[in-house]
Amino acid sequence: MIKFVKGDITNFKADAIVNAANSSLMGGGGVDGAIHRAGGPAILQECKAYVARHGRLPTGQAMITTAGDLPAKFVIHTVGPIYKIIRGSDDQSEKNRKTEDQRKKLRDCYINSLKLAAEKGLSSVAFPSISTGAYRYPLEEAAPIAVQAVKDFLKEPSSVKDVAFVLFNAPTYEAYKNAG
Ligand code: AR6
Repeated sequence: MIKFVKGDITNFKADAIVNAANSSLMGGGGVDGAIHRAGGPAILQECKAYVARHGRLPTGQAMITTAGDLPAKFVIHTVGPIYKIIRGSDDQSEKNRKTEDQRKKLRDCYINSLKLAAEKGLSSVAFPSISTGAYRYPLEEAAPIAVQAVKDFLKEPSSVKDVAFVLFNAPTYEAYKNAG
C-alpha cells in the first residue's frame, strides 16, 4: 500500500526512513541535516565507515545504517540527481537521452532503496521527496517518477508491504497526492 502524509520524516515510524543524502554521506542541509540532527552521531559514524570502505555513494545508489535515536529502525541513504536543464544542442536524440538518464537516476533512488529494504526483510519504508529541494528537480516531474517507481516495485513480491511518502510542505504533498 502507498500512502501520502504531510509531515516531518524524522518523526515517522517505519522500519526504514530514506534520506536524500549526497555522495559524501557526511550530512548536509534539508532532510539530510534533520535526520542526522534527530538521529544522533551513530548514523554519521556508520556513514563514515561505509565511505572509508567503499568510497562515495554514486547517484542513484543506496546504503543502510542504524536510525540511532529516531523512531525508525534503519535509515536508507540514497543520492538523488542534481537537476540539469538540458539545452543548447540541436541534436534532439542527445537531449532525449540526457533527460531520460536523469529520470532513470531518480527512479533508481527509489528502486535501489526498496531493494535494500527487501534484502533486510523490512516491511515498511518512508520516503521524502528526493532531489526536489537543494537539487532542484521540478516537483511536477519528480512526483510521478517517484510514485511510479514505488508502484512498480510493489507489484513484485517482497517483504516490503507499506510505503509512505512523507512530504514536508503543502505543494509537495499535493504534487505527490496528484501523482498517486
Ligand atoms: N521531513 C521530510 N521532508 C523534508 C524534511 C523533513 N524533516 N526536511 C526537508 N524536507 P532536500 P535534495 C524536504 O534539499 O533536493 C542536502 O544538503 C524538502 O522540503 O533535503 O535531494 C543533502 O546533503 C524537499 O521537499 O534534498 C544533499 O547535499 C525534500 O525534503 C542535498 O541537500 C528534499 O529536499 C540533497 O538535495
